[in-house]
Amino acid sequence: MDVVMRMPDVATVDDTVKLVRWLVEVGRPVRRGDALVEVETDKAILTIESAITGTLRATAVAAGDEVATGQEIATFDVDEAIVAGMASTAVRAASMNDEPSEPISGAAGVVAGDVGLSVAHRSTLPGRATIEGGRRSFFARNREAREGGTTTRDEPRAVEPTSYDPGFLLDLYRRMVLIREFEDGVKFLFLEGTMPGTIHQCQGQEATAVGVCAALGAEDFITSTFRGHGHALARGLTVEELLFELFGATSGCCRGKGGSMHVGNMGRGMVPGIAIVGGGIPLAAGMALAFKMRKERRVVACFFGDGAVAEGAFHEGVNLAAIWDLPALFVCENNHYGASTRVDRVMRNPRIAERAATYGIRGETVDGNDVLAVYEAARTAVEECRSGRGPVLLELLTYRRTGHSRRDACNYQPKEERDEWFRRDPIDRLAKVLVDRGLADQASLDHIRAEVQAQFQAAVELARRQPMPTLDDLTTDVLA
Ligand SMILES: Cc1ncc(C[n+]2csc(CCOP(=O)(O)OP(=O)(O)O)c2C)c(N)n1
Ligand SMILES: [Mg+2]
Repeated sequence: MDVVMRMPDVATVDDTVKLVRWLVEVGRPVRRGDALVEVETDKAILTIESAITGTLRATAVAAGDEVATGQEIATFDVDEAIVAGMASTAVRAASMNDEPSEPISGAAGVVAGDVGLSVAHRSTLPGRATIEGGRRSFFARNREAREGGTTTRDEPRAVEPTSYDPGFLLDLYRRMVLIREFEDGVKFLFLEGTMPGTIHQCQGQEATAVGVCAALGAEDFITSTFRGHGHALARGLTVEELLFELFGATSGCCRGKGGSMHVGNMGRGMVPGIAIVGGGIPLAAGMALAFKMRKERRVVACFFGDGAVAEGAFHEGVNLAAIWDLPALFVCENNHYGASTRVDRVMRNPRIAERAATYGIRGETVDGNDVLAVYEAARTAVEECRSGRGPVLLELLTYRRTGHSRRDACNYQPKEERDEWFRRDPIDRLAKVLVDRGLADQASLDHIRAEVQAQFQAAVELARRQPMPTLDDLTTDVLA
């Protein structure tokens, strides 16, 4: 018999989604729980599973269509016995619902019960005009009140590359190439199935990690996120200790217990990465408080993404650091996406550095794909933090060239946007500066890349032979 499936409530603000593509062809059998269709919400691209076991007879909406919660999306040919089983599940689902649901009648009613949990989001939200009016006046008031205190800078820093030691510039270049080669190499190791777990990579964002870490001293610390490979290499962890960790070996920087999302080495000034979005921010404030109370002239640079700015942890950590003038450098790597969601869909004011004003600290927006601009901004901010004039919020504008994680094909980044950012690739840009100013020739830059590739390949060979943890290692080096 025919059974209709309707769009489940995937908790969007306006109760509509865009259909991206069907994952099953009409005429094919489907089991309940199979991936059926991909949709784009105002937050993410989601895969919706089939609620029904049967044969997909027809689809009622096509790729690109807007679909409302509860709208019919497909019809299935379902065995009578299976329909009876589904009804009992739906009755249970409906009885958990606080809202009155439609009476269940026949197969279509079964499906209506499945979507009965929908909540009227729209009516509970204030109107758009109200929010916008409030936002403008708030920022205007705030700027007037600060008068020369907290500032944001948008003008580029004029740095003459020839004023640097060429060795320093080549070191920045080598480190960025190392991160790129490491990430590209690791990607293929994962695709081959050589390495366990998942990965969050940072191709395209090399200049943020390298520029900030170059401004830190050996006594300083960084905190990182789930996307920490670049931070680790920029901070000076070795390719080997990092790669061994990704392989899960006991010789890895966290003895194989951290894996890709938690790399770090306290001995080298890097707290192992924290995968909870925004989780490193209160931690950095606490570390900075400890430095201040112990009268140590150390600084902690805290890396986080644009997505973390909307977390409560950001407000609590930055505010605490602000009221106690703590030596914390808050580094927002604004790569314009939190997973598949573009930043301007989740922020009315996407200029993140402007939030500094609300805490009474200095904020600055910097071209995060210009490693020298990042370095200069970080150097100034580190000096301020070290001399008791911190904290500082740096917003580094950058772009992620790959998907959010290994499973993400990254098809939500528009082509023109990708092309634009690819033209601003941080490694190519530094290479051009070096060549144009006569600080290096292309052959020497190619040589650096070849050396880095050889270094990575040698580390991979070693990684394949590293010791894996035994059962006895399960309870060592862990607190709980
Ligand atoms: C508190 C919390 N919420 C949600 C997640 C799931 N999650 C992991 S990464 C991510 C997006 C983070 O985006 P952003 O902070 O911009 O960092 P990026 O991935 O761009 O480096 C989300 C939502 C999480 N790990 N922690
Ligand atoms: Mg982001």
